[in-house]
Amino acid sequence: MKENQDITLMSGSVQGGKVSRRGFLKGSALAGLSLGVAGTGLVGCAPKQQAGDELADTGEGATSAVGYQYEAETAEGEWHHSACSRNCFDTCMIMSKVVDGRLVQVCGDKNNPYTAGGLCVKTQNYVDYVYREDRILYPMKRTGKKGPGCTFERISWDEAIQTITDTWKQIIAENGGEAITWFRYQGNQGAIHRRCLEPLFFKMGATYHEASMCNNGYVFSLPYTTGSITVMRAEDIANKDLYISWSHNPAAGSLHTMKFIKEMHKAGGKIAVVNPVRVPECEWADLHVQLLPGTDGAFALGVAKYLMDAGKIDEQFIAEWSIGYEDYARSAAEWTADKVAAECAIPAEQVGQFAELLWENRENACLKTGLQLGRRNNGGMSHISIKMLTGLIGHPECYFNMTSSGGYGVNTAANLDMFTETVPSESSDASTIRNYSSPALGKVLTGVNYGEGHDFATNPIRSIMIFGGNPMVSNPNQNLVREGLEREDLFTVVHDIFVTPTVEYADIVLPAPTFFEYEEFNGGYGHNYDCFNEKVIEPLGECKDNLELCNLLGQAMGYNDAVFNRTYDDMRALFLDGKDYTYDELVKNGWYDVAPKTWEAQLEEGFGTPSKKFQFACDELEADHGTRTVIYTPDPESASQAPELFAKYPLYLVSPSAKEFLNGVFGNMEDNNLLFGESYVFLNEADAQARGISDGDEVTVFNDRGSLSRKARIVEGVMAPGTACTYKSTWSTVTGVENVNCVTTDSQADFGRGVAFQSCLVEIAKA
Ligand SMILES: Nc1nc2c(c(=O)[nH]1)N[C@H]1C(S)=C(S)[C@@H](COP(=O)(O)OP(=O)(O)OC[C@H]3O[C@@H](n4cnc5c(=O)[nH]c(N)nc54)[C@H](O)[C@@H]3O)O[C@H]1N2
Ligand SMILES: Nc1nc2c(c(=O)[nH]1)N[C@H]1C(S)=C(S)[C@@H](COP(=O)(O)OP(=O)(O)OC[C@H]3O[C@@H](n4cnc5c(=O)[nH]c(N)nc54)[C@H](O)[C@@H]3O)O[C@H]1N2
Ligand code: SF4
Ligand SMILES: [Mo]
Repeated sequence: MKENQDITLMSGSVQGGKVSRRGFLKGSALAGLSLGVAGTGLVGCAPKQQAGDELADTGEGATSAVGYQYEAETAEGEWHHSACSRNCFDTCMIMSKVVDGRLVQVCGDKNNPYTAGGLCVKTQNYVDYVYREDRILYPMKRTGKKGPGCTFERISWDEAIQTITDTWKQIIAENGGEAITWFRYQGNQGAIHRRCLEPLFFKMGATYHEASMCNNGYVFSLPYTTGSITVMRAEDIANKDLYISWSHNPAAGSLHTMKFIKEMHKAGGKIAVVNPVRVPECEWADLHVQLLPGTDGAFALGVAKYLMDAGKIDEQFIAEWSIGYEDYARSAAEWTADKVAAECAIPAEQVGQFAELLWENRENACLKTGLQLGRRNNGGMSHISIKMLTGLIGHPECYFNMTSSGGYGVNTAANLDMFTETVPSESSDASTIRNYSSPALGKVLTGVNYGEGHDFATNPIRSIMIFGGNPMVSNPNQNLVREGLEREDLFTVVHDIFVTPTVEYADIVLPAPTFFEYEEFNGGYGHNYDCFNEKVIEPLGECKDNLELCNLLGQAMGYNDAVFNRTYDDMRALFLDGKDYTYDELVKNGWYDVAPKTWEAQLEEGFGTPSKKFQFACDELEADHGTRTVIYTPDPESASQAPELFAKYPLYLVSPSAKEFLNGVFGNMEDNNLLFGESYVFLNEADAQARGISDGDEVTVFNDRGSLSRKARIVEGVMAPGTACTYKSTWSTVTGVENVNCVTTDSQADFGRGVAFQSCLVEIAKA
């Protein structure tokens, strides 16, 4: 690829902003400590190292969260406001320094209470990320085979657009728009660029892609239970008496929250963690419920029964503010502590311990659930079972998932409604046209007929455009996705910043800019700020952003609609419509604090459910999911539901976030890979012993869907017996070993057509 790129862009002050050797060594020494304790930060020093002191001490031009030191600390240059557009809870407010049109330094905005001057370990090389030699700078077309070993040659934008639109026009004439589809995921969380290309495909009548891999288990369970509860902000955690972390690991996924958790811990607050993995927060925890993956629903019902039996429930709230309590109580009745203990593989007394902590601290608690919980076959129901507890104690306001959430940010910048005139919202019924949700990508591309409305055999997909997505890293059942992308008769267009493992399958590659190269508005799902991202440098090479690309393609298709002629002025006006601040105010400050509702105001409106009440049970749940209230159904991929499968593959594998990568982003960065270290699979001591596996052994993780080469990592107490963990995100093209999604299932989760990544039985053997 290198010969196609403008070498002059890579010379000169490219070193500016790269971490110095000294700085990097300091960083890796700290990371080494973490690896030494538990490997890539699963336990041990992560809170100390990342969350507290270092973050608090960082500031402009200072050392970063892991002790990096920038070489380009220079008094020259101007500072501008940027916002990290990654799909990350934290959406950091960034200060970017530019000298003579070049980005030379980035650091966290110290004026913002959430970012507080510190970025994360992943982004310490943001300047390098922008100017890396492997940036795609020009449109390219494929010259060899698809996949590893692919070759491309540079073409002009004119040729690229002409080739793409000629092919699409021909396909539409021959097979209709449905023979074309798109795959957009969340690589860019910005309000403008996240979805702005989608109107093009809607206009073409293309097969509709419903993006469902992330938070559907949570979002689609809301309407049955509470609607979104939007009163908590991350900063509030510092003043809580109890913080519950349920299926969440902020030390990796929402780093900036760690300082508030640490603050509350120092002030004597209690912490409870519910997670099959001993995550860093456990160091501070009073209780760690290390249950079997997928058994959360049983544990929550057990806690409910304990509280009901002890009379530790808020009868007034239940009477005035809820419906369906009797159904709920009947469902919980069978979940004795002993039964819970057997299902979850935990000590029975933990049910009561957890329940007592919750009841004692109910006036001032935070129950934070992560999103991983929902990415399994019983995941939506697990979310519901946990939410029910907050109604039982009369404090639904303690429930916290994403800030101001009703999907992505009701009152934050990630405003999906900007495109609803031309694209139906993701939650709407797009069934008038052929559609698929993310997990089905492999089936769609390989021409499977998987049910009514999903016949991809009769009228196969002939072209796909992928943008803001990296399915060869992030999608489940990757071997099937690969089989589809390998099809010689599939015309694939990929728009991305780097040659990801997905780009290797493209017929036409289009160069995308980084967020430093265009204007954007962002809103975090971990904080309550609307953020401004200034265009601080010109796009590198011939990169074109999603908005520009939409206009180019739309016009070349011959469409005259206004949506294919949008300017940044149009986007600003759309975005600012209904906001409490002006553009100038946002630009000047870089962010705007969108205060969440108070609990009183929320109650005045009632709950966002059909009854306006907290719904312990409801008809809608029965109509859609066959039960009026929450029930616990074991995961279909589990010992009790699939005994034959379990006999072959008796380990429950989870694949959560790594702190060094953000989904597939940074998978190509040397320093991130160095900090990440080897691709490990974490095992329980007893499971390892039973298989003759020692720490550091080369092992194979496998099931019927595929296999992974890993190094075994065995650290006492990190994994519960019968469970294993390996991280998402890695690029097989960089690590040389398979990405975890070679073994994950593409079966649909129970709510919102999501993905059951975490419903994954495997066996592990010495290689
Ligand atoms: N096993 C397992 N798999 C998982 C998960 C898991 O927990 N376990 N998590 C799932 C979750 S929660 C998610 S959200 C998905 C994420 O899946 P993806 O959204 O596919 O992941 P990303 O790597 O964040 O982004 C994809 C690509 O978008 C590109 N990109 C960034 N900005 C732009 C832009 O402006 N324009 C264009 N055209 N491209 C851009 C990036 O360079 C990147 O290559 O992965 C899922 N996959
Ligand atoms: N560093 C980093 N940060 C990220 C991301 C990343 O890739 N890297 N991804 C971002 C994205 S797209 C998203 S959606 C969010 C995801 O946010 P989360 O879903 O909160 O993140 P994870 O860390 O993947 O998973 C949280 C925890 O769930 C646990 N877990 C897995 N299965 C179960 C279960 O059955 N029960 C219980 N109780 N726990 C379980 C895992 O052990 C893990 O510690 O994070 C975002 N932040
Ligand atoms: S990846 Fe997340 S934590 Fe890191 S700088 Fe971006 S928003 Fe902040
Ligand atoms: Mo996600």
